[in-house]
Amino acid sequence: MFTSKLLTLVLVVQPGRVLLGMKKRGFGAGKWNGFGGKVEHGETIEQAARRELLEESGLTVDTLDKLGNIKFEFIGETELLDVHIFRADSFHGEPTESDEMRPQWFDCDKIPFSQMWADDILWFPMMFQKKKFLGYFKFQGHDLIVEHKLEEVNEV
Ligand code: 8OG
Repeated sequence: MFTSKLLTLVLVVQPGRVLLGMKKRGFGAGKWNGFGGKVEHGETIEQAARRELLEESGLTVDTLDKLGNIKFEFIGETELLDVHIFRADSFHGEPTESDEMRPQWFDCDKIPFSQMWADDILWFPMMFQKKKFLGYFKFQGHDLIVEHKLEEVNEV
């Protein structure tokens, strides 16, 4: 039996660049990523996305666009990660380092994919084009994708 854990991920995008954070500890440590984390009891997925963005980057946003949903399976583990992905095109505040993340802007043609989750290189182009997508990735360990599906959809 599989259980699943709800997670959020927010990409803050400006013309020609995207804000990523170096994850300093915990799951995905050492990788550049958007900002996000677990949905807590009593909050909606979008509320969780805003809370995690603020906690990890110091930023607030007016509008979050729902862009994607990807489910991750790790061989040998019974918990699926159900990650809801949002994009924000404007923000308030200054990117600020937190205990968990060190934020840095990257030009859209210099995304550090070799230091990111292996699936990101497949869906970032859709994210940049504001295309909506659904995905499923099966990992062996944290670096090898052994199976995947990724499709563009009209609604997430
Ligand atoms: O709370 P915690 O930091 O453990 O949450 C994990 C974060 O990592 C959450 O924002 C979702 C995100 N995440 C995964 N898998 C992947 C992935 O394959 N690619 C990207 N870009 N983010 C991921 O859990």
